[in-house]
Amino acid sequence: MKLYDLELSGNCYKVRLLAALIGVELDIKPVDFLDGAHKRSPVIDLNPFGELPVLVDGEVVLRDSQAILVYLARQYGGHQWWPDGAAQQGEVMQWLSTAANEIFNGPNAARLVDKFGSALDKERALAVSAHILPLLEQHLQRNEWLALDRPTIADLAVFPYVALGWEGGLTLENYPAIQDWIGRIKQLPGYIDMPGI
Ligand SMILES: N[C@@H](CCC(=O)N[C@@H](CS)C(=O)NCC(=O)O)C(=O)O
Repeated sequence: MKLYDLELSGNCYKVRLLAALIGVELDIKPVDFLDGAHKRSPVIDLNPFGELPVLVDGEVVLRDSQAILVYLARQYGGHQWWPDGAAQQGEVMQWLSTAANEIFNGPNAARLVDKFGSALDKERALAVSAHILPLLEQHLQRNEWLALDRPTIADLAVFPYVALGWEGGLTLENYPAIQDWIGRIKQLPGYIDMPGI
């Protein structure tokens, strides 16, 4: 299966990471992001939003890293990574939404400004980060994993931009439970890293 990919993207990395953890082989198609290749054919034909990652598995074409995590986990990972029960799915889903909202607009946005010169509001990104990181810390002081007392795609969705936050001027110095959680993720069998993590 093909992954249209950007090595420095945390959203692409979370897909590569799950694939590695569940033993799915990806045919990585690097996209020349700086040249705007994600806004041209073939990527724009697969994802009219013009964003990476994009996964193509036979007839299945998916955009959005959270959606791709759900698909890969459900199709190839068994119930460990994406549970079967409604309440359990809801518990994981809470964190997928957090990844797409607070983490995307907080640590990810701060990094985009500092590392890639994006014209985003850095103050807002820091304010969103200052809201979500203590909540994450409190949750992880009481729980080893974000959902279901085990590693799931909830952890993989939230982890990359939290771990990359230092590239946006954030520090995890005051968040020991987050640091320990990152350490646990790095110990998972099959774990792979990305530049900056
Ligand atoms: N919700 C999407 C966001 C994807 C996203 O923003 N991707 C970035 C790279 S990390 C991108 O392609 N940006 C291009 C653009 O916004 O024009 C996801 O989780 O995959």
